[in-house]
This record gives sequence, structure tokens and C-alpha cells, in this order.
Amino acid sequence: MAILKHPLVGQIRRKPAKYIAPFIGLVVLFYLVFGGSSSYKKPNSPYNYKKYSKDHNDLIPRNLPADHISHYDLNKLASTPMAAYNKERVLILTPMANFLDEYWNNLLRLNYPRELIELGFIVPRTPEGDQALKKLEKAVKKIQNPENTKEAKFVKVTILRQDTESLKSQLEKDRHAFKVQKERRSQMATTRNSLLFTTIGPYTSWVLWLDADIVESPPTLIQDLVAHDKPVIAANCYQRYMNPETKEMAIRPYDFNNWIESDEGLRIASTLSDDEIIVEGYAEIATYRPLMGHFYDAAGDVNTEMQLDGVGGTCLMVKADVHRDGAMFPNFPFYHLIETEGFAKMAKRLGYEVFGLPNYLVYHFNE
Ligand SMILES: Nc1nc2c(ncn2[C@@H]2O[C@H](COP(=O)(O)OP(=O)(O)O)[C@@H](O)[C@H]2O)c(=O)[nH]1
Ligand SMILES: [Mg+2]
Repeated sequence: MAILKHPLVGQIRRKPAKYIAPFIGLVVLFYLVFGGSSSYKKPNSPYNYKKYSKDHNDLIPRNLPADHISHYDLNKLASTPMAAYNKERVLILTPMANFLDEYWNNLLRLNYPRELIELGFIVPRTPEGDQALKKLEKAVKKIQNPENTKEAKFVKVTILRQDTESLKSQLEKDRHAFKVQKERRSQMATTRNSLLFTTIGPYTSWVLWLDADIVESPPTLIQDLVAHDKPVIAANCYQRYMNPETKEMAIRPYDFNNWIESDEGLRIASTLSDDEIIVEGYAEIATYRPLMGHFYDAAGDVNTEMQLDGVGGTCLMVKADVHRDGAMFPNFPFYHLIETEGFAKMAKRLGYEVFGLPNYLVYHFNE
């Protein structure tokens, strides 16, 4: 081998330290300058993260015997209409760009036993998210404080800081613009998936998706939704507003993602290329799908059910097995649908039925 006879190889063999030490120094310097900075990306937010000692890990339960194994029999894990009676755990999941006192107070008014409710939040890494996080932490600490013996505590609260992109502007006119929908809905899908897959446990029976701007619902929300015993069921999300003509408060539909597929919707989908999506509620794509928002009947039975093909995530109850079987929020066009509307399609493809309650109202904040 000619290379072994090279004079330089001979010199390295005689005085290895002289030649190898500078080389190692160079490698270390390169790592410090480039390696360190590329693996650690400074967040674009002023929020200070607490430094944890290396051995700190909240996820490892303490004082367990070394041979401890957790057993969960998923056959015995049920999601029944008598959820509270059967002590079924409900995981309430909220992606949170803003913290609203009205949302929190409404959450605290829910009268499902708190020792059966687990909360999960995901907050974007934006200055707005920093504000939301601070307020949320303060509110959670107040309730969960062991010295607060007056109020019942939630069995567990998880707050995640998002590691994926968010829209720069969360103003209603910007986030609702038609041209940003694919990007925004795809980001929201990733966000919802991160939240779901990090919080669902082997003991979770129900997942309630509740947006951070739902400010009013019946206190019996959880009991009412589970009572229908449906794999997926959506409340009808409305909004209160001042009617400029009558000068009185009135209500109007807000969430247009709860819909029944139409022939025109299917026809439009058949003309689209693989990458294209349909988002409901925009004049740019008139699908003529019947929207649950328009089916509200003030005099009707609050328990009226209707089958849906698309759902929104504002207030949506899901049997945990639907998610466990693999139904998630596609952040890519799935049958030309994305995020919560794609989730409904995926649940249906997995063999589950999807429902809505047109006369059961919850209210979205009015910006
Ligand atoms: N984590 C996270 N949550 C978000 C983001 N954008 C919106 N949200 C939350 O996701 C939910 C739905 O978003 P929202 O903007 O209210 O949708 P809209 O009501 O359909 O306009 C709300 O609870 C928001 O607070 C985001 O970028 N990251
Ligand atoms: Mg909203």
C-alpha cells in the first residue's frame, strides 16, 4: 500500500501528538462555531426558559420498584355515555394562540369531575404566545396549587411550547384570508397532531377539542356530548354580536367546517390536482355543501343529531379509540381536505361515523 510508505505517514507515526493535536483542535473549534449554533436555534421570542438540572425529568415517576411495569388493558378502557359514572378520563385539548379569561372561566364552570379531566395546551412560539403562556401558567398554578384546598384540581395539566411554524398575524382579517388557508390550516394540523400525540394516554377515554376562544358553553358540555355515544360529535359553534340594525345582541353561525358533502363539492374535488384542497366557507370555492351552522332551530330538540362529512375543531368530542386507531389531522391534502375537515374524512375511512348537534350551541369569542 503506497500510502503507508508516504514520508508524512512515517512522521505521524513517530510524533503523533505533534500532528494530531492541532487537527483535533480544529475539529473542536469547528463544532463550537458551527455545530453548537446549528443544533440550538434561538427562539424568536423573549420568553425565558427555566434551566433544569440534567437529571431533572418530570416524566419519570419517582419511587417505583426497579422491575415496575405499567399494565393497561385497552379492552377494559371504555368510552360510554355514562362517562362520569364509569370514571372515564377526558382529555381536553386546546391549541392556544391567546389566553382569554372568558375561556378559562367557562372551562372552570364545566361540572364533569375534575379528577377525571386532564388538560393539554399547545402555545405558539410567538410574542403573542409568550403572553398567552404567562397568563395560562398563572391561571393553572392558581387552581392546581396544593394550598388551594377550596377548589378541585385537574388530574393533570400539560403545556407544550410549539416547535413548528405559525402565522405571523393572528388578526381575524389576516388569518381568514383565502390565500393563506392552505398554509395556515396545514400549520394548525401539525399543531393539533403534536398536542394529541404527546398527551393521549393509555387511560384516556375521550378527547374534547376545545378552541381557546370558546367563551360560553353549557356547564354540562362533557356529559351532554358523551351522552350521544358517537365516535365523533361536534357542537354547533355560534357567535354573539351586536346587530347594527336592531341595536340588539343577536347570534350568528361561526364555524363553517361542520358540513355535509355535496355533489358540487365532489365535482370540484374531481377537478383538482393532488396538491389542491377545498376549504369550506369561502366564496372563492362555492361547494353548496349544507353547513350545520345553518341548521340551528331555536325551538328544536337540543339533542337532534345530524351526520356530517366535515368537522371543525372549535368544540369536538372524539372517542379516544378513534385517534388511537390512527385518525389524525392531515397537514397534507387528504381527499382534497386538510386539518379538522381531513380528520373527519380519515375517521370515516377508518369506519367511524361523524355527527353534529345543530341545536346544541357553544359560543366563539367576538374579536
Ligand atoms: N398553538 C397554536 N395555536 C393556534 C395557532 N393559531 C391559532 N391557534 C389556536 O387554534 C385555535 C383555532 O384558531 P383560530 O385562529 O381561533 O381559528 P378560527 O376561529 O377558525 O379563526 C384557537 O384556539 C387558537 O387560539 C398557532 O399558530 N399555534
Ligand atoms: Mg377561533
